[in-house]
Amino acid sequence: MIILGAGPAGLVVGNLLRAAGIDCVILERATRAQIQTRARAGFLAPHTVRVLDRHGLADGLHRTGTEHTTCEFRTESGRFRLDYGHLGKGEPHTVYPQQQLVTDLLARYLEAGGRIHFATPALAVLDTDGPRPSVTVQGPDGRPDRWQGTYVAGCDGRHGAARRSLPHGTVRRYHHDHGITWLGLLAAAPPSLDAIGYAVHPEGFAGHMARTPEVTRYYLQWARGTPAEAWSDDRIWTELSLRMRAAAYGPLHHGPLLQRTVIDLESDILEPLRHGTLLLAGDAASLLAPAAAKGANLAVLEAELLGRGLIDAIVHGRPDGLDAYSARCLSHIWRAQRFSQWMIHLLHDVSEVRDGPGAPAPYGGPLRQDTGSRRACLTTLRTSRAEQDWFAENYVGI
Ligand code: RFL
Repeated sequence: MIILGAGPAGLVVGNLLRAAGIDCVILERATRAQIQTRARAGFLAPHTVRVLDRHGLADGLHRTGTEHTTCEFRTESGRFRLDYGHLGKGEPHTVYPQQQLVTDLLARYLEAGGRIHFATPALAVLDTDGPRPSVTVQGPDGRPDRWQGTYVAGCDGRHGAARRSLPHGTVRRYHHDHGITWLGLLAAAPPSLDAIGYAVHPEGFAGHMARTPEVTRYYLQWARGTPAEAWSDDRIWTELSLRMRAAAYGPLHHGPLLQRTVIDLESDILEPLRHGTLLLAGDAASLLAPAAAKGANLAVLEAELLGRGLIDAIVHGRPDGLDAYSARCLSHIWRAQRFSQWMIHLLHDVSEVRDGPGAPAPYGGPLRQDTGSRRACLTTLRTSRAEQDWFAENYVGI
């Protein structure tokens, strides 16, 4: 059994298979140090925590993860808070940095006797129509190599070999460019408010998300095509303070910017998630824009379904779990995509941004329909308990 990629998806699949005594190998393009320091997600849904608990993989997050229940919207007409942990189904997020989760999952996988090859990018997945699929790789010494197994779990992200190896015409690809770009920032500074902050501002969106007591993630809506380094740290802090309305609601804690990533908000979903003996999970199956923080959560959900399906097929000879795998995942993926799209609409004036770089400054001219409709969404969210319950359920749910 071959797993491509040691992100949350691949490592959860690997842990489930090892717990069932199945021999497997993970082939990972990056080094161990790289995967253990790659800062990305932080907000884990209750379902994700339940999955990790069920398989004894949640010790670390229970030790140092923190519960999070509130978000704050800062808009043209003031600010309001939603205590989403007590709305809807009354469930909180757990804040636990993805690189720590990956470190925990890797440690457990190795303890359980799992094999992994770092610095070994998969080049192609072959023979997926038959019972012995194989994977060609470039070994750490640069030499090509080939692995063969019963199944291949493609957990190697959007640009990995699994997606590339799907035979032409066997899957449909749904791609959507939301027309928005973010600059993702990681600051060595404590969180500035005790809530997730979403600021809707004429200069563009800004976001604030706690990671640890010493590190905070910020997002700035960013002109498409502009390099991440185009602005100095000082200019970024000035812009964050402006959009977060720090003058009215309190200053931001400044600190060195540890990471800058330009993120074009896109979604890219494949259907189905299986071709013969190749099965996709996580970002390899569906990439959602990070606006609703669903990617790592979907990856864990899919990995559990895939792990269980593989165990049933390999150990018990029952293929039904794998047969149902794609449809079960896709129903979650499309619901997450719908909510993610709604969040993007809530937080940005999409029609204005679509005019592209060089277009006349939108705020001098007449406002488009999107602006009114976005304001109506925010007002409904602020005033309607039914809308707040819907939001809370979808915000923490997958
Ligand atoms: P990963 O984590 O990308 O892991 C894939 C692994 O595959 C390796 N790989 C290969 N290995 C072998 N051969 C090849 N050819 C390979 N090509 C790639 C890579 O090195 C890597 O180790 O995918 P996975 O496991 O599917 O997990 C998905 C999540 O990482 C992703 O969806 C989230 O990080 C998205 N996301 C968030 N999700 C949440 O649920 N909550 C959040 O708060 C959240 N915040 C974020 C995010 C993503 C962000 N970025 C990357 C835009 C914040 C940011 C900034």
